[in-house]
Amino acid sequence: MYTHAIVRRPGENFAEGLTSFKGPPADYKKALEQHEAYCSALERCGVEVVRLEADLAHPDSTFVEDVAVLTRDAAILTHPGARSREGEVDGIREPLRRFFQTIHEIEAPGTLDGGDVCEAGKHFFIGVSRRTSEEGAKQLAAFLAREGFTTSFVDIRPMKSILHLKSGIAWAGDGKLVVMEELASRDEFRGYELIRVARGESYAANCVRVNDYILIPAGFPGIARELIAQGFRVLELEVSEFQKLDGGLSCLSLRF
Ligand code: CIR
Repeated sequence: MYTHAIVRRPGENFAEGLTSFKGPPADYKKALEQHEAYCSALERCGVEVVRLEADLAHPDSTFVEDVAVLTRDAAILTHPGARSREGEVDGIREPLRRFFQTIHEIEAPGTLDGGDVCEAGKHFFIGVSRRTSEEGAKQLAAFLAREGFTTSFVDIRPMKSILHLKSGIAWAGDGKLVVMEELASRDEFRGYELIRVARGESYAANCVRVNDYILIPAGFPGIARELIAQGFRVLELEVSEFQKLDGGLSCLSLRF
């Protein structure tokens, strides 16, 4: 069970973050409303939400998941793969010290974004991506081994459709993985029960299980129906403004 979630309020300049999105820019007011609704949903899941102030020096800093990987007993500070995001790590160190005695840190030349790290019980999948290097993935694997976890790497570098591993998979608990079609036949996920997300709904593969609920983006009726049919309690949330910055539900919080 998670007891806490750390979030960071989007700053006024959040629409200046990195993105591959070609459409109209994100709307700040709408983003704040969506962020607030996200925090309320987390509270409904039974966690205490720790709200950090906006960090205007780093427009992407609301995607707080990318700067740390958390286990029950330890926090691992990452080394984000995008230059403009490197400094975000300094802003999460102190808040994490309040909760974790053991803090490890990924060191250069390794790079790692938390969005590439999918916890699945006692195992972690680590995506090697345009943001996470093999060196960064190896450093994380070594820290996680010390904390008692196994790891495996999933190379997503050839894929153009996703930024991070968790843009395409999510751990739903009890041996179940939510997986986008493009990743569903990968050997790495054999032995898990896969909940497949249809091609037109791929964005919804970035969902997040929080205690008794699973949070999914609004507007993806196929996967919503499937999860409900499987007995999950589903909360649908509007995250359109974060999608415009290549972000999604999981990236907006660090849960522990
Ligand atoms: C970035 O490109 O780094 C941000 N605009 C989006 C990060 C999304 N994070 C995530 O999927 N874990």
